[in-house]
Amino acid sequence: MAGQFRFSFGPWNIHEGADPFGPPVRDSITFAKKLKLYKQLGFDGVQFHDDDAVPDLNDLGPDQIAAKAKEVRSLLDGEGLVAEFVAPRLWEDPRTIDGGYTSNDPACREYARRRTRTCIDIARALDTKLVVLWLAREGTYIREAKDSKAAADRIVEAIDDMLAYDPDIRIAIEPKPNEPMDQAYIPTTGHALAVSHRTSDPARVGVNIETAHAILAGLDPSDEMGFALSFGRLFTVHLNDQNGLKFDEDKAFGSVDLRRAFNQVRILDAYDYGTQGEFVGLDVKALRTQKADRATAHLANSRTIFLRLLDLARSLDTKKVDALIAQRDYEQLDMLILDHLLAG
Ligand code: XUL
Ligand code: MN
Repeated sequence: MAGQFRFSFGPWNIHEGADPFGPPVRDSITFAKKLKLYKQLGFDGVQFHDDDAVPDLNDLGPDQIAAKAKEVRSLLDGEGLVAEFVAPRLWEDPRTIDGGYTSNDPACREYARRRTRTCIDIARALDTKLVVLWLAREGTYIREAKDSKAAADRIVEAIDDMLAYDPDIRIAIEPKPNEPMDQAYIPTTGHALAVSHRTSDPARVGVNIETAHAILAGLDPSDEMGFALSFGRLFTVHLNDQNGLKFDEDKAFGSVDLRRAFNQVRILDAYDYGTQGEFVGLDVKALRTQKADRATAHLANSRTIFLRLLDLARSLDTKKVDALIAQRDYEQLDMLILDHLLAG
């Protein structure tokens, strides 16, 4: 058995390099120009936030939103690209300051659910059935600010609302333990799948596992992937890397820990990831120091590292691995893996 791999990234992965302490360091590139880079870089899929596809959508009526989404769809067609997913951006509007689905204010909760339905309309117009939910502000800065039991109930209700609104869409929750919140309500794959099992249609609610987010939760990303695969709920991934417990770095895949990256590739390949149409999504940022004319290298490099690690995963001597497992000689298994990575 083997995976089949097509790659995707979002337009936000080609960016101006601003951070909380400094302004942009590279010029903006238009969406149409970014689209032209996808195929050149070896990518077939485009990940969207709702307003990456339809900017300023809160100021537009349904017909204008539909028309803009149609325009984007034909841009994609023109480049031979497909939309992988659309994610509602629920963290910039004043009505989401204290969260969307878990806000204490019913009017804000209603805004979040309405915006999510618009996101689903955009997904349909872009011909994808996948919606990613990164629950950015669904959490607290101080525990007493919200009721954590009510928050879990409200997240389930919001997802049920989505499932009822469109019987075909599938939802991939992207867990992240912190940032921007001090504590998020859905920090891990386990939390996301527990939520899934409380919804009206668990088969349509899975996860998007991001390497960096799993690391920030103190977990191993390949084990998180294995867990989701066991439930048949790994709908997509956000591969990148993360150097320890600090802000979400979104570094190039494999750039911090090659062995950790190898194990992610290995589990995806072992369980036929991609054969149901899943993409290998990247969520990687160029370093702020990168000059504009080389500010897509992180994308091409991440894809190259994935493919090189795939070769290594496939050339690993599984007979030797099995024999060492049978002998419970994990020291030698450790050495076998290190030797293999060094030889590659
Ligand atoms: C945030 C993050 C987002 C989501 C999409 O940490 O990873 O870019 O992937 O909303
Ligand atoms: Mn992500």
